[in-house]
Amino acid sequence: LGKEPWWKAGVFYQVYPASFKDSNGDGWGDIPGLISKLNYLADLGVDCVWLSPVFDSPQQDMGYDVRDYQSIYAPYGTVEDVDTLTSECHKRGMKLILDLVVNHTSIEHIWFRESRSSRTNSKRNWYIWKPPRYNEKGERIPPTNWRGYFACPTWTWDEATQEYYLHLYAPDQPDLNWENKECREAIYEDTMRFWLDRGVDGFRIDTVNKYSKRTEYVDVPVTDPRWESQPAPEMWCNGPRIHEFIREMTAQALAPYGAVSVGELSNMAGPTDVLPYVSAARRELDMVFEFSMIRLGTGGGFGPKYIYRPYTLPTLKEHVARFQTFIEGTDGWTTVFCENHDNGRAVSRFGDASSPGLWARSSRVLALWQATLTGTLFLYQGQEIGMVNMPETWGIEDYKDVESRSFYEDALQSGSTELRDQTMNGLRILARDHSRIPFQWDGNSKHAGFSDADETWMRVHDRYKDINVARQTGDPGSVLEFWRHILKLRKHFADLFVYGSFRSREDADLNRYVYIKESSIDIRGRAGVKRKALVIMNWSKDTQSCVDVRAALGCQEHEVHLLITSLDGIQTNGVETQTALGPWEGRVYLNF
Ligand code: TEU
Repeated sequence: LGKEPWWKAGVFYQVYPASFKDSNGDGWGDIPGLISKLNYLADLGVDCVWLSPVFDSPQQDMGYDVRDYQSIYAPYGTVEDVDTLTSECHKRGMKLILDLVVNHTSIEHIWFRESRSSRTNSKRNWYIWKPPRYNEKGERIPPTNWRGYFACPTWTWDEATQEYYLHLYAPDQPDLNWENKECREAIYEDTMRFWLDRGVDGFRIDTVNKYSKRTEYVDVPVTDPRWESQPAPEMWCNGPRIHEFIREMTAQALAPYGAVSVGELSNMAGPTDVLPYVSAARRELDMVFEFSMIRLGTGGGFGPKYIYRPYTLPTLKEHVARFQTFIEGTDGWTTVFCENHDNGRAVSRFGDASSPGLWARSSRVLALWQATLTGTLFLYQGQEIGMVNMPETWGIEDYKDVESRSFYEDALQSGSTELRDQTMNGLRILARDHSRIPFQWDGNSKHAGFSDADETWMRVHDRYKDINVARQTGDPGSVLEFWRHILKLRKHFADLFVYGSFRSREDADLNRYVYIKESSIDIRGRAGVKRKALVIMNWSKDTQSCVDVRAALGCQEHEVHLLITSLDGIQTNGVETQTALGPWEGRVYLNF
């Protein structure tokens, strides 16, 4: 294990800068604010900070619409502030990665302004322009019938040059044309090397499997006319040249710096499609995020994303198991995460956030789950204190995200109150807004200690007096202290938790979640006997029976050791192999 790269056992922590810490009282988080909280992150056990986009941007999609890759959006600070952030991270033994958004730019980026200035401009082909089609009535229609991610068509008409441009996301986010070599070289030079030369340690790479579009621009079948559902992502995900592009990007702008990369992969069919992206021999990406588990509950496809679809624990387990085991016997690697800035809060989705007692218990079980899974662990800001979804009483005006707004607007336009109510219900569980509200630092100051502005850019959660860092710090039963403790255990037993093999146990029980981790290391003095851990969790408010721990671990009673129970926070209470599991209790047993 000594030879493994740092990022495998490292704990990554995603900062959503607008909502982390505001240092200058404008109601919007900033880089100096983040710097002032680096000690907090270091104490938590974080090894690498992933900072969501801070580049200059009109903020139509919270910075995932970049206007200038080489300057910083003024409310966040300056390029020098990023330099300071890098060195302050390094001083504490932490790394820093930035968010690389190069599938598209903002409509205000100079490249696009040039591209749209005339059909003969030298940057015309840096974006994807197509002539219109005409229907039988002679009306102008877009080149294809594709629907994009934000409940709108993927084409916008440009009056001046009489062509459509492609955008998978909002009309303000035109897609770059990766087929154009000059454009690719500008990406490597102006966005990647620019920041690596300044000392950042790598990138989280946005929408990494969407750079190579299919070459034929043709209509896709509409599978459900009610929603205009269609398999359009097949036209732009994992396209014909995607692996060539990624290898080139890595060779030109990541490998020479030893930079770490984690790519965002969506709309993947299964592990066999994921593996090529992360197989070490192929020299593409170090890691990727695969979304099948985190997408549970979403309507899926296009149109009905926010029509909530209930699912059961066995389905969740299946997704987890698939992406725990697909790397076995390969040179690939996997990641572990259950939150990010594009999804609802884990405790509200997978745990029990509504009753105060079960909120803390289920938050700790989720921590125990994440910390015992194989791969690189990513935490999202606020997950470590069990932050929850926005209150159900909040209305659509409290949702700021372009995607939430578009889907809601789409539902309104349909004229169906049923669709409107279903969409609102889905948003209450799944919206990207839930993870974007201000971070809760304490229960006494204005705006939970996030900002001393009169007004913050998003509303502060009603429960901030209960759920905040100050209240949990030093309380051994708290979610935060549980995370701190279990991250230490994860590193101490990295052979089991980070690198171990994963075996799920057949369990018909809808509320119990059991798996075994096995290390490649022998138990001391017992050649051939591997170190093992049994993880058992009760994902419900009712008591659940335990399994036969000895049998599961294949050892004698005196060899079983209870490493941790989530029940009383960090307290461990000796060997109790048969006791039933209390509501939302999780345990880890070891075979030595
Ligand atoms: O998201 C890409 C993506 O495809 C989805 O995960 C996205 O969250 C959307 O909800 C799909 O319905 C990335 C960023 O993480 C996201 O915040 C951006 O909005 C998007 O790219 C566009 O840059």
